[in-house]
Amino acid sequence: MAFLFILPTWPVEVWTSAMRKVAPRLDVRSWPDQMGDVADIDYAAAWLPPANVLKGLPNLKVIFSLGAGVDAILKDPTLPPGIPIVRVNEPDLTGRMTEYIVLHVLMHHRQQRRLDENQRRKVWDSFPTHAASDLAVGIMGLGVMGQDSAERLRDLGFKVAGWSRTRKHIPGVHCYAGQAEFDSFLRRTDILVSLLPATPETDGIINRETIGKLSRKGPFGAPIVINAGRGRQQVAEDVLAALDSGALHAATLDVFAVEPLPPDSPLWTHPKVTITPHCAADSDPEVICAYVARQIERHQSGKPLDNLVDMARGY
Ligand code: NDP
Ligand code: OXD
Repeated sequence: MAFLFILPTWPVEVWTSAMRKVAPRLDVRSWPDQMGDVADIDYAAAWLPPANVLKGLPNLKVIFSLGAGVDAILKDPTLPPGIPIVRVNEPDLTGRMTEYIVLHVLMHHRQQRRLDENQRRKVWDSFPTHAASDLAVGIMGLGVMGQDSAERLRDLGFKVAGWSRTRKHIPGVHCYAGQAEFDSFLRRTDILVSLLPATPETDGIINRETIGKLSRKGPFGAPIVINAGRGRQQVAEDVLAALDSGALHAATLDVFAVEPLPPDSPLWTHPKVTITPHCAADSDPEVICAYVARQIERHQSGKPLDNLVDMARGY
């Protein structure tokens, strides 16, 4: 029984040594140079696997996504059918995402970029601020990540709502569900956060029409967008046009349709855009390897796997 990492864009040696540390008895291999006999490989963990690599493992039993999102695996056109895919659901990853969402909601709420600019210009401008309860935050995606962020923002006093495919019940959070309730959710939202997975239904969801439906009653007179879900969800031209016309007050973007964000993207230099390099929630190799090793142990002892991807839903 062997375990294979397929990580063309990540430092694979960091991951192999983390896995050997947390699971010393596991036969850990890596694509492309340390595959050994591919017939030995029962388990593979991947991020952006090249076509035909997973397909070339004849005895593969489980695929692990090394992130919470699985689009990096599902985009493999040669993905072998019928093999269960397990995604990451780890408090460490969730906590990091919550930090990011809380940080950026607070950054906009407390106008930190304006204060930074004032400091740069040596301007002492103690402008009036408003209360958290003046701002309505709306989170698209009330899964593992969205629920945790919603609860923390609620505890800070923001008016928090969330939107998901199926109805959720979170104390103190107004939960909207399904397409029929999307517009009502948007209409009450001053800061729109995306923690949605990439699926055909969520592609392009942050577009001109969506932005046009957001609340303009908040303290900034125009809404704010924070996208830490996936880059395909934002229509970059629509976001830029809305920022230029004043239909959008500001945006924080962690994810992009093309990553790394190309140097000539106008998003880099737009004064109302805060860019981060897909680092909202970083996967810590030892924590994630321990999670994968626990799942392998479960599988080996005949127990069901946790956090399986539903292939029909695509997340
Ligand atoms: P979950 O699968 O736990 O949650 C996904 C949520 O999105 C669910 O509430 C789901 O609804 C909702 N959803 C999916 N499709 C739709 C739709 N068409 N309409 C309305 N709601 C929908 O995922 P996580 O919370 O663990 O992660 C969310 C995403 O965050 C990941 O897929 C990934 O893309 C992104 N991510 C980004 C990171 C970064 O560093 N930027 C790091 C980690 C994750 P329902 O509950 O009804 O199924
Ligand atoms: C993830 C990610 O999905 O890192 O975990 O984006």
